[in-house]
Parts: sequence; C-alpha cells; structure tokens
Amino acid sequence: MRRKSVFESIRKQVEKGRRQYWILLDPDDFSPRVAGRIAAAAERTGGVDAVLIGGSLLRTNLFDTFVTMIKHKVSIPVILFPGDATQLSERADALLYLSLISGRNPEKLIGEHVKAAPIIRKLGIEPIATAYMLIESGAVTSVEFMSNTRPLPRTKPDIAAAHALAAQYMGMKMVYLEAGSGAPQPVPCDMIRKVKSYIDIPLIVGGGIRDVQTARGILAAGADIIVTGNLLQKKGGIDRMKEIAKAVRKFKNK
Ligand code: 1GP
Repeated sequence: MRRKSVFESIRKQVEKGRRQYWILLDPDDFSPRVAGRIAAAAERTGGVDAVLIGGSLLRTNLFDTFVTMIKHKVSIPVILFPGDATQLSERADALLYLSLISGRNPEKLIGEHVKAAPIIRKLGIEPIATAYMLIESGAVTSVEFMSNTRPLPRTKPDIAAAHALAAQYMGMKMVYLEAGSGAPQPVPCDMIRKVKSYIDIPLIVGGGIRDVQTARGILAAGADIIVTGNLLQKKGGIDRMKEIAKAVRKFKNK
C-alpha cells in the first residue's frame, strides 16, 4: 500500500491557514532513548506537528536507531533534515530534500542530491524538495561553516524574496528560512513578511526561536511552520516547547 504523502498533508494544513510547529532533534545531542521520550512529550502537547531529525555534522553511529526509536514513540510525521547524503533512514516518513539556494556551493545545490537520489529511491522515503536559505544571524553558525556558503544579509529582504520566488518557479515545494541552530538572532520579521508576500508555497522558519514571544512574532510575520531545536537542550526546555506548542495551536491571524 502506498503511504500517505507527508507533503500533501502539510500543504492541506497550510492551505487551511493552520500554522505548524516542528521540533528538531539532532542525533548528536541526545541518546535515542531520551530523544524518543522528548518526541513522545512533544506529541502529547497536541501542538507539535512533526519531528525533524538531522544535523550539520553527524558524529554518532546510531542514526538509524535514533530514527527508529522516535518513529516507535510517535504517530506525527518523522522527517529527515539531512546535513548531507549520509543522513538517510528508511524508518522516516519523509525527508527535506534541501537545496541550499542562498549559497553558491554546487555540492549543496546538486552534488549531494545526486549521491542521495538512488538511495532515497531504494529506501522508498518521500523526498520533499525544499529551498533552504541561510540568513545572517550575528554569528557564524554550523550550517554556514559546514556548507562553505555565505548567508544572505539580514537587512536585505528583497534579495531573500527573489531567492524564494526563484525556488518556487523552479518547482520547489517549500521554502525554509534558516538563521542556524542556536542563532543569536532569528530571521527578521520584515524578511519573513516580504518572502511570504512573494510565494504561495509553505514557508518554514527556524533558528534562534527560544520563547513564545519570538514564535508569535514569526507566525504573525507569515511563517506557516516554525522549527525549534536548541531549546530542548536547555534547562526547562521541555516546558518552553510546551508553551510554544500551545501558542502555535492558539495562533490566529487577526
Ligand atoms: C536549525 O532551524 C533549526 O536548523 C532550529 O534552530 O536550534 O536555534 O532552535 P534552533
């Protein structure tokens, strides 16, 4: 039996104006067992819609176990968010097939994709073509360093909007504005607003979101989906996640 398309269900939710909250679990930051517990707690909030798994640089050899454990604990989609072509697992429901379009590194625009494509086909994971845009955040993030690309300047919403629109014209299914994990500053709201006004495909925003107020501002600016990762490693992180989940669930455009 063919599995239900994860992207189709995301698209339908976004079309209805229902905002989403995804959490990111990096396999280097948690043991598979702890990650499973966090994912289960996230699902129980009723406000977390998917779990992303991945990282810029993977050091663990337990990637598959990590995905399996989370998949075992939740029924919300488990989506790979791979830093490179090695981060694949057939246990996942889908993967963000990321093209780092803010940069000009051919490996991150097509090279890794070519390496991964036959494996994705074999494993039967749903690839979701996603335009990944790294935005300057006030620090050199792991994505910037590892991808060997420059982020887009945070004071240039027009440049960001042109990139996002080009991605939509090229047939990509979603746009992800990324400040980088642990970014000192999230993606600026005026940039989110501008990008949103240019595209019709779902808009994901992540990096540096650590509290309800920031999350609300980013949703108000037009993000369809917000992502948090880092805060789960901090003291009180699970409670913070619960607060954000509640805020996203309640969020309505005025
Ligand atoms: C990183 O957008 C995600 O890829 C999440 O960022 O870890 O800063 O929440 P944080």
